[in-house]
Amino acid sequence: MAVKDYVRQRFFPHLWCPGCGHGIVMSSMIRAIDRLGLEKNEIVVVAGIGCSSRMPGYLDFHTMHTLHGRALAFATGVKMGRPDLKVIVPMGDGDALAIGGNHLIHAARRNLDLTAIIMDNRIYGMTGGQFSPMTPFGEKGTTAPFGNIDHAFDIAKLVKGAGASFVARTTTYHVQEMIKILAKAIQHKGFSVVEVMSQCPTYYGRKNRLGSAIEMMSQYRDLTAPIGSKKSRENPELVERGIFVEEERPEYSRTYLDLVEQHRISKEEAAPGETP
Ligand SMILES: Cc1ncc(C[n+]2csc(CCOP(=O)(O)OP(=O)(O)O)c2C)c(N)n1
Ligand code: SF4
Repeated sequence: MAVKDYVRQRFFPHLWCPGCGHGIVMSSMIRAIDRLGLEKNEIVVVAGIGCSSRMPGYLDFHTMHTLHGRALAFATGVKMGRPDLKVIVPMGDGDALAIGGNHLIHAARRNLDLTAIIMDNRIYGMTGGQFSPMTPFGEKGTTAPFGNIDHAFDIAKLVKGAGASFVARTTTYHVQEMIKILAKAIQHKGFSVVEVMSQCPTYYGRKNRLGSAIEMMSQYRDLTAPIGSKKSRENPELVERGIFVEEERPEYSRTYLDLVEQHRISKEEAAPGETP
């Protein structure tokens, strides 16, 4: 199918600024789903609030637009109720790591089969460019006019430490790589996290004088390198891209269903008043 067959054209034009990276992430997600041959009815997209979290409005799957920072909690409910469905959670770095940080680490620890796509634009886009847990030290936001004095998380290390069984990073410049990684993440049985470096030219780019959207994407090309590559070994300052973790671990909804099955009592075994 064509990309347009997966979107709700009645809600266009979308709210993203010209040059925003989030649309590139949405089309890459669609291409990954199309490549996997999944039916629209098999997919649930659950998001919180933010420019990135606006995605479910535009996607023609089962969708939920919920509360800022709480997308993973809603997604957990969906997956536990319908473990047969693929649940994808698009998030901003603020949504995932500030207000939603607690949900993120616990979802990783449980290894519930969800795919979290964290669009890291290093800022709160929707509310006007406040600094986020991904704004690097010294960089500017509207609430850090003289430079941020907090240090940023390393998303991949954080979720790996918390137990995520699939962890990857890519950028909006590397679209083919992003499609492949998203397809693998969606297929993975367990909690998968894909960080996508996604430009916000309107706030982060402008505040930090990074130039146009194209210039910001060129920086993703120049300042990143594949994991373990020669380029990366020669320059440890570069941000690594690729799959950091891909391992099999018991998946939470499966373990839960097995437990229920093991402890199910028959009609004959049930005590008076007990529901079998
Ligand atoms: C409980 C609550 N707190 C704060 C807000 C305001 N708010 C909406 S989106 C947002 C941050 C958006 O940033 P991010 O998640 O990084 O996504 P982006 O817009 O950059 O894609 C905030 C603080 C809210 N909607 N709800
Ligand atoms: S404010 Fe930034 S993140 Fe939001 S739509 Fe505009 S460019 Fe994208």
